[in-house]
Amino acid sequence: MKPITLYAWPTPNAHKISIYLEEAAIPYEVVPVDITAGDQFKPDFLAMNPNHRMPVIVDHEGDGAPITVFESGAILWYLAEKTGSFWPKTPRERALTHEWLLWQMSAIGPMFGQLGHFKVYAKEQIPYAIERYSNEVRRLVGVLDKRLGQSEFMAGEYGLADMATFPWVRGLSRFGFERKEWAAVDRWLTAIESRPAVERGLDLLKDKTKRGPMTEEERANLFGNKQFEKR
Ligand SMILES: N[C@@H](CCC(=O)N[C@@H](CS)C(=O)NCC(=O)O)C(=O)O
Repeated sequence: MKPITLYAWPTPNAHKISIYLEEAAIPYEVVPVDITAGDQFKPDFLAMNPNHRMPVIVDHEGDGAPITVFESGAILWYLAEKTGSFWPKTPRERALTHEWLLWQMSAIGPMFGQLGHFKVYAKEQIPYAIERYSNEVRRLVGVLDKRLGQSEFMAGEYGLADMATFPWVRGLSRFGFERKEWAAVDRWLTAIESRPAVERGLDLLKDKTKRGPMTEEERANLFGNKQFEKR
């Protein structure tokens, strides 16, 4: 198989894909997209994803011509369907995987993202927003905990839903939560953290992880006027 090109920056949404590629032993090369510097607004990138978000993949084999996919859930789905790796065999199992994968995409990702924004990045601390998204994250982790109390992994066997959800939920302490509060989630995080492929996936562009306060330019690229220019 020709290597997949993964356009990425070291954040939870990209870790989903690097973890999957490592787990499935699919060859890949990484092209950094520095979203703090505005790489996502360059015409070549916008041609792959008009929503200017990474991750994006290019499957150079495709269907004879290259296939580009954006949205992390769609990427996982595409790769699993193409390779058969972590692609459940029966309609019942696939429905379960899709339910929990799309739950991650529509709930965990956006709500953790908003909480991170208002708690960590916003210049102004707005109690209503922090309370609203903290409550929502707490509620969602409770739903996950209940599910993991009934099932070893989210959709039965370890798979796409776990790989998509783990990169967000492992950061609970960053959002002011103590993971021990949820026994089944804690058990599940420990099991996934110990997988060598997951460790490798989390190494994605590790040297580029930024620490410390954001510059005004980085803020404009991620949250300010650069986001809202007409393109
Ligand atoms: N729903 C998208 C979200 C991707 C996303 O939010 N990516 C962020 C970083 S985590 C990004 O590329 N931001 C660039 C921008 O906001 O312009 C997915 O799951 O792929």
